[in-house]
Amino acid sequence: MNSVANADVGLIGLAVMGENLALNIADHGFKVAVFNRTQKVMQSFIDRNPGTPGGLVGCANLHEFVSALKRPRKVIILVKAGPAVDTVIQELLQSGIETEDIIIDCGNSLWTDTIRREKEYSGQCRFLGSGVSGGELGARFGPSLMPGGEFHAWKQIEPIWNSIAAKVDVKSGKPIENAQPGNPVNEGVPCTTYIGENGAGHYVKMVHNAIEYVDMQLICEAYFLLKQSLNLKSIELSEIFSEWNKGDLDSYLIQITSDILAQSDPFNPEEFLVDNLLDSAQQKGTGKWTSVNALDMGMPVNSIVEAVFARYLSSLKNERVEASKHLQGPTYSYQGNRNELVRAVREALHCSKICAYAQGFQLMRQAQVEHHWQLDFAAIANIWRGGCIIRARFLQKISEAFTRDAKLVNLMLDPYFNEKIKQGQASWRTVISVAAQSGIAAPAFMSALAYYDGYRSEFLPANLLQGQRDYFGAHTYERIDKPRGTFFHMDWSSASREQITIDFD
Ligand code: 2AM
Repeated sequence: MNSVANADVGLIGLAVMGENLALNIADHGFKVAVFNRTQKVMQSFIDRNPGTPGGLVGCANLHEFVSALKRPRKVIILVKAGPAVDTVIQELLQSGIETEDIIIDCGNSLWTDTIRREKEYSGQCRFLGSGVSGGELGARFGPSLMPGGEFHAWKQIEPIWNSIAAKVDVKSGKPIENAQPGNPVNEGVPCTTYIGENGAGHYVKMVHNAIEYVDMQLICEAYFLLKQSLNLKSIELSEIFSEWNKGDLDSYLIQITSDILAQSDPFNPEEFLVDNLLDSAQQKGTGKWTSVNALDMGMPVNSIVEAVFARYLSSLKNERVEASKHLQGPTYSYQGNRNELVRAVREALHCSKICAYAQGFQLMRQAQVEHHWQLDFAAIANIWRGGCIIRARFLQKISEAFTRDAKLVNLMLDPYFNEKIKQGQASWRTVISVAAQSGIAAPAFMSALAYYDGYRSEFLPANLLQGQRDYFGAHTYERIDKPRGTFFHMDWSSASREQITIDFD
């Protein structure tokens, strides 16, 4: 029983993310009070981790937990997203949490829940929602942290967030990755910044995850295209990804891909593990949430949605096995130069990746209008340079693009990215035609190119579409030779086909 209020921060929920975040905080010299609904989990955590620099205080109940905290109390919640978060907040409010105390939800909560919670608990406590990216290792040694909510509450937790976040080198912008238990990284620029009010932090974290979906899908398509077209072994593919990791594509996801591809199968050491993994993808929902939100806001995030659909399609494994016996593909197989295809796929990956990020940032730009946030896109790209799953050299370039022009409408229009697409697009198109001719599904490559070609088109066939809508539903159309907002309808069924102006005022 601890009766002294000397803990700097409290943490509730000691599953692996919670445990690791608590250890990360304690490694930085903060005293952490911890609580878990199942007591033996808390006790085992305390027993396994004696002598952390800041110290851990195990609490048997929430009253004890609240009493252990210095004022204003700072409580991190890392429980299962959804109703459990509200349950824990309610319990905290009944256990002595006061108006000035700060509750920070670090789980993977839906941003609309965070907006609701901030309103609902206003006056009872100060509520923040912070995205945490980087998985278990990120939480332990430095995640990318995306906090949102009341600015003054953020200022209270900022020193902790700055300490525990991943760090990037001031000059190169590259992650500093040599943290050890008890010996964290302290130098460098922290991968955290105040994102905005209410749900902004969780929103940006959600979009981060959606971009991660596309990044992963694109890498998978690159792998599959090369494997199928060139009949490469896993170890050869591993070497290709390792080589790519030295250039523009340098990123955590490319690096782990190379590592995964080189792994032999523990059950069959002569084989590669990846060749024996079931090709049926699962998901936790952030890609779907992003897609639903994009559909609600009318934003074309083609690659994001396609990456979600690609997972759904993969999960129809039994249907696919059956269909593969009946549905014919082409007989074409690539006969060209190996190195040329490898280079072209790398370009296709790079161009498609630019489109995916362009969509993600375009979506956030729209969301900030709807929610009255003032997102700093250069800062968001900066905090994604380290700690998180999409960390990559590429993000330094995105940050530079938004630093050049904070109001950049679309990332593809930035001179650097525009030039990259210009250089890579012939290869990109070649790769897609190889995929189409060979019958290899490459939905993320293909949809990214369709997005690029659609976005750069002064004219699209929506003129005909508007004609069709007016024909069957009298939905009206605008004309290119009249001011926007002037609507017309053709009386298609009458012999005279008279065009009338519709005034909606
Ligand atoms: P548990 O160990 O008692 O299950 C991830 O599930 C974490 O969230 C675990 O630490 C889990 O506690 C906690 N958790 C899930 N639902 C909870 C609830 N309703 N109240 C408190 N903690 C909860």
